[in-house]
This record gives sequence, structure tokens and C-alpha cells, in this order.
Amino acid sequence: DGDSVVAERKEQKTKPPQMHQVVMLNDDYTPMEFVVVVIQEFFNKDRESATQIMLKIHLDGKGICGVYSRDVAATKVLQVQEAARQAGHPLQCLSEPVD
Ligand code: TYC
Repeated sequence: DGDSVVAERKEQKTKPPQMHQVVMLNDDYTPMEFVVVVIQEFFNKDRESATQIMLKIHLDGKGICGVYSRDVAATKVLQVQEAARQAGHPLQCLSEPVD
């Protein structure tokens, strides 16, 4: 009945956290090799997977490097931005909630 539904909801209230995808954007200047190394280092991909992701970004304009909790995704974005800044490349990435 209604009471048991309410009691059950109270015990099962927690939902999994919203996940966020880290999207990397193409540009005309960042070397392909730099992008591959960044994807390997910060998104824990092997060289083959990183190369496939880089080529997808290069061809489509953007691509998903990984899906994480909001805080981890935000940290990945900062790590990529700092690596790009330090190397003098315009590489950009962002995080957005997964639908
Ligand atoms: N378009 C770049 C080039 O031709 C390569 C590149 C790929 C840059 C992916 C950014 O996110 C990127 N050198």
C-alpha cells in the first residue's frame, strides 16, 4: 500500500551520481602526437586506443576521451589545459553531463 511504498523509497533513495564526459576539441595547430600522448597519460588509454580517439577528433571536430564523476572529469579538464598551456598548444577540452 501507500505506506510501504513510502517506506521503501526512503530506504532506496540514493541514486548513482550523474556522470560527465570529457570532450576534446580539434584545432589546426596542436600536433597529433601531443594529443595522443595526452590521451594516453590522462585518460589511461593504450597507444592504439589513444590514436583512434585522436583521429576521430581530428575528423569529426570533437570526441569523448572518457566518462567520470563530475569532480574527476573537472580534474581531467584542468590537467589537459595545463599540459597544453605548458607546451604552448591551443588544445581545448571540456566536460559535460551525460544525457
Ligand atoms: N588537427 C590537428 C592537426 O592536424 C590534430 C589534432 C587532433 C588537434 C585532435 C587537436 O583534439 C585534437 N595537427
